[in-house]
Amino acid sequence: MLLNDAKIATMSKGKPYGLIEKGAIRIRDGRISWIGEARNAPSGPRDEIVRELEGRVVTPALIDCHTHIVYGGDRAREFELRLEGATYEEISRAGGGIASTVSATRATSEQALLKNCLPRVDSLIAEGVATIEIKSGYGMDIQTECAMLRAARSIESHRTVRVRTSFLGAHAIPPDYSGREDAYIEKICIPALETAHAEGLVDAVDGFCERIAFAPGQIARLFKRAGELGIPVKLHAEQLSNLGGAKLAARFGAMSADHLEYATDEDAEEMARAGTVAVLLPGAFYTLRETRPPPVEAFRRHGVDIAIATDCNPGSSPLCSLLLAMNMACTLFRMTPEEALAGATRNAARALGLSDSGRIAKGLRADLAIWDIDHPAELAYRIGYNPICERIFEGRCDAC
Ligand code: DI6
Ligand code: FE
Repeated sequence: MLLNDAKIATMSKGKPYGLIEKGAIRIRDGRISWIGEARNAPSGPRDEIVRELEGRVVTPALIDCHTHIVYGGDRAREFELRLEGATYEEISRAGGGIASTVSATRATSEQALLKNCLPRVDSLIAEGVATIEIKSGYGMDIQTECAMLRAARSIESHRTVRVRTSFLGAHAIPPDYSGREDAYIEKICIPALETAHAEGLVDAVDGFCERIAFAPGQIARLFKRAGELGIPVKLHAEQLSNLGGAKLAARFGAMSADHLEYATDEDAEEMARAGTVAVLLPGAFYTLRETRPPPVEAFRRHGVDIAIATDCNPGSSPLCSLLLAMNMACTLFRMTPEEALAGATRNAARALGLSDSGRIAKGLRADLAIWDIDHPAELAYRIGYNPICERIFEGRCDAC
């Protein structure tokens, strides 16, 4: 198939958006076999399907690189409590927050976990998302952690989307282990990781390094085991306070450190050295009415790649729109529309260790989004508007 007469945001580095004003893309066997100026396109086979895009914008399909989209129940009541003045930390300490989703998730069957998340997944797919990272972390026992990961993986049998799973057993302290965090890591979290890994369910290991969750030493213990198993790591770090999570992530060569509102210039420096991507989550910042934005300028200065994701979860970020996350990244964090798009494509791929996606280049997967807009900056500009024309997943259009 040849996509002809397109404005292509290749997202390759060098010029803004890696833009080709009047370009063409040839797709063969699910991959990009040629990309360049339309006038230079070599002629293809006689029976080749040629699609005239009439100047529409083509970008890499979007990648949501940080979600907790699989869970039981909801937290609308907690939303009300927060509006009445309770803070996220207070609710968490009173046994609400993540712990309440754990109870609800344990009480939900694997089939129902899948069924409940599909409308949220559909909302992302409708915006041109082709890859979604999904974390466990609402089970916190071996059985439910594995059920969450299996439900996440099974999305691929029900929707044309690629799923990457992260084991987040170190997400919160279950009530029966309160005050015994080390024991939880040794007796539940690491055995759960080993079981999930033996079942082939884990692409990465994640943790929540925070006062209301786990200390750096406990996360280090988990990361060490992940390293022995050959699994890459990432970390929720410096979301509500600075505990040294970003430096710890860098020390373990993490693919990403996520949230980072309280990260410092020094953290950015360490992350740059390690090649750790900064994943920013403006949906959580907005929902929790945070006032301290992450140090975007330090990330730029030190050359840390920045990704943007929804953090879709029932508590701190009930957000099912990556386009809105991009808009928020610009308005709340002062990122540019180009940085926001790179954050949902090229850098999101890096945060997941995917070298075959997130850009439009020869040999990469043909996961593309075609948009009814004149310029790629429009993607982050409008609020509550979805200009998708079509999504192409591994060379196949959703509509044809
Ligand atoms: N940070 C977050 O923003 C989510 N998890 C985490 O470690 C919140 C999850 C939740 O509130 O249910
Ligand atoms: Fe998160």
